Amino acid sequence: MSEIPFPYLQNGSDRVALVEGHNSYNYSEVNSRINRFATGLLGDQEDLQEERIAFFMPASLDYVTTMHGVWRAGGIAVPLNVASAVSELDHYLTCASVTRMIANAEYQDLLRELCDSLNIQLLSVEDLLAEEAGRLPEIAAERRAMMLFTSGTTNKPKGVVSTHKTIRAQITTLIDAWAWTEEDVIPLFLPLHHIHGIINILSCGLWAGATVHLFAKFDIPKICAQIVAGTYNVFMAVPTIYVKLIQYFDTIDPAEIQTICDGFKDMRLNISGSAACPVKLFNQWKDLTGQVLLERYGMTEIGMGISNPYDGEKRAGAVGQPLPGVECQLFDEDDTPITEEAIAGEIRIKGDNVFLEYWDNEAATRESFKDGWFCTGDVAVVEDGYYRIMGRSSVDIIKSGGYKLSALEIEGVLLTHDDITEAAVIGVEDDTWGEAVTAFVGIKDGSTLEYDALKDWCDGRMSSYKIPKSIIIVESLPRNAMGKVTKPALKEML
Ligand code: MLC
Ligand code: AMP
Repeated sequence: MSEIPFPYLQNGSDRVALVEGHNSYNYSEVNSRINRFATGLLGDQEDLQEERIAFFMPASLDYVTTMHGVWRAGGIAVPLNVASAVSELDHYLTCASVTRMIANAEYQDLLRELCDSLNIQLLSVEDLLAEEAGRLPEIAAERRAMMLFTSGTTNKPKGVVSTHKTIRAQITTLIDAWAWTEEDVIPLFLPLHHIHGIINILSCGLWAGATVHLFAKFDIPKICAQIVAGTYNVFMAVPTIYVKLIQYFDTIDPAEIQTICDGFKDMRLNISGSAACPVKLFNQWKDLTGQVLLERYGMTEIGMGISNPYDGEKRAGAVGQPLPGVECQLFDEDDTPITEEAIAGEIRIKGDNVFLEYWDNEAATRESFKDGWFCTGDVAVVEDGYYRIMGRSSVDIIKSGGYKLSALEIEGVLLTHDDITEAAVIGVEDDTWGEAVTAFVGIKDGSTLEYDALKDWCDGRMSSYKIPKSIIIVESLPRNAMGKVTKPALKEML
């Protein structure tokens, strides 16, 4: 029926594809619902011709229907963060020139005014489900398929555009590397506007014909109950989630901890990624559950690039070797490839897994590639055949709980506060979040600024996870001769 270039989803099977609360849906049901939705989206058009269709919904059957429906109808899927502030949404929708927004009834009130002001049609999945599936367009693998917003060293997030070919490369590499099969059952509680949830869990699961349990959020007691029941054999999360599970164990009785740890022990695979997994956490998890975490390295622009081996030594503090099909090379500051071990350099990547472009931003796309290599901005070293991530070349990028945040974007919002005269944001090492957003601000003479009041003020102006965890008032920010804030000096002040 579908003319999509790849089997993103097993067809026609009565195996369970998705579990959402008490409901489960088999592959046949999900497929036919996607085709009816794609038909409704098309209306009397033959092909959406890369129309940008945004959607605002947590992990659910509706989410899967929308993502795949947009793909099958020839559109570009733009999944949005359901925790976004309205000003952030305004940027995403405007940047992508979105024309239709799909959201469930519970979110429509929140979105109506913004959609009206941007002339975007606001619809639900139900509104678009055709009675019967019709003819769907044939789609070339090189066509644009998805746009994800990522923060960077510029103020506003950029739209990372992947083609069907990119997505296929990102999925199939992991299907082989991590030995996915249709017997796998995996929980999905990560946000679905980032590749960790979208590609590594949801798309790999559906491509393999496995079962994906959908959770609208990281609900520890609910997920642990399933782990105790032995429901899952694969678990993928950011380091903060493993930290939070260990913190949760401090609040329950030892017998219960043991049953949860036994559930993890029986799994075939536990993966950590999206941020550095501290060796201490790696060891704690091994002591508690017997699981040796497989750490891997990835990025929105490239999917997964480097991974510890599925069969073989999974090394603490290292991310392993380049995945099959991914070309990876370290470069020094003069753009010379580094050929020896133990010399640090920037990770650059080539391969079908690499994104096409930053949407409507030719300059940023051009600047992020050198001689055909995508420059990640991450610095690594190879030791005994294993890559180890040393840090990032930019101090303006912060990784908090697996989210990549732009210090400049947060500073930009803080500077709109009436009492703030100057602001500099950095990430400070933190046991729970990896890095905690910390703001240094100068304030107007005679004014005061309490943390709680500033947090309330930030609420609604930025996603809650971007709000600084602490604020330090300074007389003046340290600056170099050019007047630029010297962020390393701020770290030293702490
Ligand atoms: C939540 N909070 C955070 C936060 N997440 N603060 C800082 N950083 C974060 N990441 C804050 C909220 O603002 C709130 O603050 C409080 O914590 C409770 O919110 P919550 O939503 O109930 O928290 P919780 O469910 O525990 O969320 C933690 C989390 C979440 C780890 C589950 O952050 C998360 O899902 N992170 C994963 C993001 C991800 O998927 N990244 C992958 C990007 S792709 P208050 O003060 O209001 O109480 C990528 C490529 C690759 O990186 O390699 O994979
Ligand atoms: P994002 O842009 O949200 O996709 O985040 C990608 C960034 O996350 C990378 O550029 C790295 O800085 C970081 N990252 C991902 N995986 C790891 C890891 N295992 N160790 C350290 N950093 C990581």
